Amino acid sequence: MIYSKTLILSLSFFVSIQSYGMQNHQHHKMHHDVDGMVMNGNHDILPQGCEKISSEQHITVSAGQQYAKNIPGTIFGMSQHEWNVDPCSKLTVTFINEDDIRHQWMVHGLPKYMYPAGMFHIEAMAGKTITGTFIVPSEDRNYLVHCDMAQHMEMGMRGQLVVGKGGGDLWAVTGVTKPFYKAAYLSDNLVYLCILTLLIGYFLPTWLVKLRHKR
Ligand SMILES: [Cu+2]
Repeated sequence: MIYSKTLILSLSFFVSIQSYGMQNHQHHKMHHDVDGMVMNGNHDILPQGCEKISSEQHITVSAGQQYAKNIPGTIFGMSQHEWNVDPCSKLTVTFINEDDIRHQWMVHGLPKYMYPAGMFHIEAMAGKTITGTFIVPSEDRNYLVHCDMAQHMEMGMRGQLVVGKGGGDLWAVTGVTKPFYKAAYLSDNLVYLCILTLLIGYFLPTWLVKLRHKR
């Protein structure tokens, strides 16, 4: 009796795990084989604000440790870390992984009504090449592109996809923008403003004290 109960319990557990996995896969449009995968590929659905596909563009991105050699503080890199594309263009990305570990080319912040989790994502196994296509949104904006393998972004695999005129550089794009975060409301002359404030803070009370002694 106990055995059959255990059997039924473990069977139902197995079935629920299976169906959960299937739901997850249905949620993302995924295509994968032994070389890697493309998630949320899109060849024909137009984002809002696009009347038609404006152009077809193709970029080739190589990833590997050799692209980090000339950039201090990095271990992994890509052949480019910034790409300019037209709004509403159909973008085909050929992603070449030259390393002996897995790498990804993952775009974030895309419209969630058509790209689940706002993501388009290519993953290539060691030494493999994977090609994927998606349609770029209509707004002028910069989108974060990175490799989501543990620590790879921090080690250099961080880039930006600039759509149209773009919309504000992202920080720490390898070899492109400054490696630290500065809030947009802070002045460019922050260091000088700090020194000035310190000087005023020192000399004003000193002067006031002197003035008081004179009386
Ligand atoms: Cu990587």
